[in-house]
Amino acid sequence: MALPPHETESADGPHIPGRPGQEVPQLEEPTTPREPLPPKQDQSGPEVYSPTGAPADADPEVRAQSGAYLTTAQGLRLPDTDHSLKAGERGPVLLQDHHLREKITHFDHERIPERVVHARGAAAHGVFRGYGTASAVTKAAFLGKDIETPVFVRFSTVLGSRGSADTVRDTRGFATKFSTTQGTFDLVGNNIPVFFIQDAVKFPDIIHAGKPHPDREIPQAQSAHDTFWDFVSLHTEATHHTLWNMSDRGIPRSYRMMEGFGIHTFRLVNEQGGTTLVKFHWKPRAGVHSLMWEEAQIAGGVDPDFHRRDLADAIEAGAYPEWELGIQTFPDTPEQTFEGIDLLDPTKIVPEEWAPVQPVGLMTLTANPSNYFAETEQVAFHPGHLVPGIDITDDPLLAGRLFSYLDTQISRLGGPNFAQLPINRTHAPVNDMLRDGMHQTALHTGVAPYHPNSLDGGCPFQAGAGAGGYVEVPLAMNPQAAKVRAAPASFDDHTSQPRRFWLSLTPIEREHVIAAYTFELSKCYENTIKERNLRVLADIDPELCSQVAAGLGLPAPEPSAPLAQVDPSPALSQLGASWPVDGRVLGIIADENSDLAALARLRGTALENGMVPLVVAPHGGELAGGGAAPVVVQRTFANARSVEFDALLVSGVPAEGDDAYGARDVKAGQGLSSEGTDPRVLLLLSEAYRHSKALGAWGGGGDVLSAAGCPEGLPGIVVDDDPGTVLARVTDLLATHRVWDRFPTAAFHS
Ligand code: HDD
Repeated sequence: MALPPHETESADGPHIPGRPGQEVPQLEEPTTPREPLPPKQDQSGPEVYSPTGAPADADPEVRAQSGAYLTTAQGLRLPDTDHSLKAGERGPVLLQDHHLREKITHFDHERIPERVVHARGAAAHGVFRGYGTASAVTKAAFLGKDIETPVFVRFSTVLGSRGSADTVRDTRGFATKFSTTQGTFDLVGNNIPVFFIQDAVKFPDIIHAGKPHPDREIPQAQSAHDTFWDFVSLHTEATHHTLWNMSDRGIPRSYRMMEGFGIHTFRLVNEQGGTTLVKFHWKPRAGVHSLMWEEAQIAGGVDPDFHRRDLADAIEAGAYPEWELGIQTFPDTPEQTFEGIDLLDPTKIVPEEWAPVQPVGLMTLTANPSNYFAETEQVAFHPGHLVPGIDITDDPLLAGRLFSYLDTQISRLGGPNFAQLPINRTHAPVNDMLRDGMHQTALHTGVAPYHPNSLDGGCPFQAGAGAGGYVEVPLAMNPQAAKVRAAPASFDDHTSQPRRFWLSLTPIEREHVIAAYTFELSKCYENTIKERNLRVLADIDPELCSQVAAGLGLPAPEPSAPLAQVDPSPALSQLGASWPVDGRVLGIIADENSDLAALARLRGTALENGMVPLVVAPHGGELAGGGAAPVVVQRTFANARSVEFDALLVSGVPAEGDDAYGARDVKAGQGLSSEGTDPRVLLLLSEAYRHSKALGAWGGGGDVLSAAGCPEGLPGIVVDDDPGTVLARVTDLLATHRVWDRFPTAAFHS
């Protein structure tokens, strides 16, 4: 997919970000009223319908800040919003100033409670197109061939507050709202296919343990503390999820590069009433990629919004993120197991080698929200928002969720009418009898909000399955079942699946896991907690346990039982394949002495390849000189940090005698400065090298790479006279995300 240029380039005017050809708003304060700005190109988002079925867009008056003049909430035009009403210019402020009171009162109440979990998130609009491949197993209309359904997706971290950093080690939420014609379907999943607990009654326990300590409220958005490791070592059903958290999955490179999982087993129903058990998977077209731990920590400081910026920038640049939705299918037998795996246990996966993920549709995210609060903050997901053709199973974790999500919205969104908020409105006609309540905005008509009635002619009528009604699968209950607080014996195995995950990772991925456990446990104060966690690790793998123990300076315990005999599942590793480079960020370090014509050509090729090339220079504005057209600068040595770039190039100077060399006062071979290379450039390059990123240079740029400690000849260092050759080889390296063979062990770049 080709990206449009990132900024408007012009040799003779200021360079203002925006799409080519798009009118850019004036930056000075306007002195005369203007018409509302036209909607941004391809930012219209899905059509939103009010509960009465009328498009919300139909009445622009209800949209705030769209008219020319400032008004009160009552529509009264205001002559002045900069001064309170006073008795004389230096006199006391008058209580009768309604505008002052309304403005401040509203401000005082602008905040709503943040989500108790998943408080920090970023979202986008898009479209889902069904392939029609699922029609044998489900009658869900939105999965039909070429049916397009608007979606709204919110990605999130779990533990942190709304203002916490994006790149912390944590599970990521991946919640999708499908606005289908049959009603809303929410797939409220995570980027990890298993959960910490098997029963929803334990949810407050795991979350209390993961959240900051209740006395000092530290640490923020971290699992590296005593209460978390205390709980997960005592409650070993958390082991599998914790191991995934400690793997590279816990620090994604981008929301665009994460898998998503529905986790629970769902029950699909086809037109004939036949049922199939399934697990939902989202597969990113860009591949599954992660940050290095050091990158995640640096980004937490230099750009706490790293992931939300990445998502928004990619969409803005036209590199639309895409995921295929897939299903693993299992026969709906009375045991509800597959190859011995209990499908009702949310701490277990079914290896993809045993049950392949079958693609059923494609999701493309195409538009950023235009109002964070109205959309990303107020969106309300619920795993019980289902459509005909998709039913639940008796997974005890799912049962508790079906209660919790509705309950939480009532306090978070201030009452029971949150479904009427624009972002939550279904695209199907609504004909409910849910009257009144806080923030009721629907104008229900009719005199008989009850069923049955005669006064409204019996309306609305109930819809059987034939009229599109949602009818639960009439599953037989076990009449012998005793009322107990217990789990089946199949839920007791807490080690074989973590061991399979560990065995499926490549050596580099395993080293990352060891480093992550060592870091996290080293942050615990209590030695008994470290020791108990080592005992848990001993039952997963002795090598893992002994390496972490060595890092902690503690003895490695023996396994408590023989190790589980399991085969690896290669699909669980992130490494080994090549992926499209769309949306990959390429930094090009240059200065006034660079061959600007070559630089411009190289940027053009990178854009054509779908990458986002950013010129990094000693100063902002543009680079000019040597007779070539000026080149716009996107980052400076002062504000660029290596985490932002997937690969870095150093632009060389033209060779002496070359036309582009002109009358420059540069010494060939000294690259970016005749006084020596800026130390911030050396830091950029050496960090990128340590993080196993591809580096390239042409002309004298190779000397700059050498000065940074990464000379030609080392793995993933490309130096050539021709910039085009350098770009082509670096693009190839980028397809595998990093130069994995740069270091013999991952310890250097974890
Ligand atoms: Fe949950 C939010 C995912 C178990 C209770 N959860 C929430 C979000 C995601 C998940 C992605 C954020 C939605 C958004 O962006 O607004 N949760 C999961 C997954 C689970 C899971 C994949 C296990 C498979 N959750 C779970 C349990 C409970 C909750 C067992 C309670 C018994 N979750 C909530 C909640 C939240 C929530 C408190 C907070 C905000 C919200 O619901 O709307 O109700």
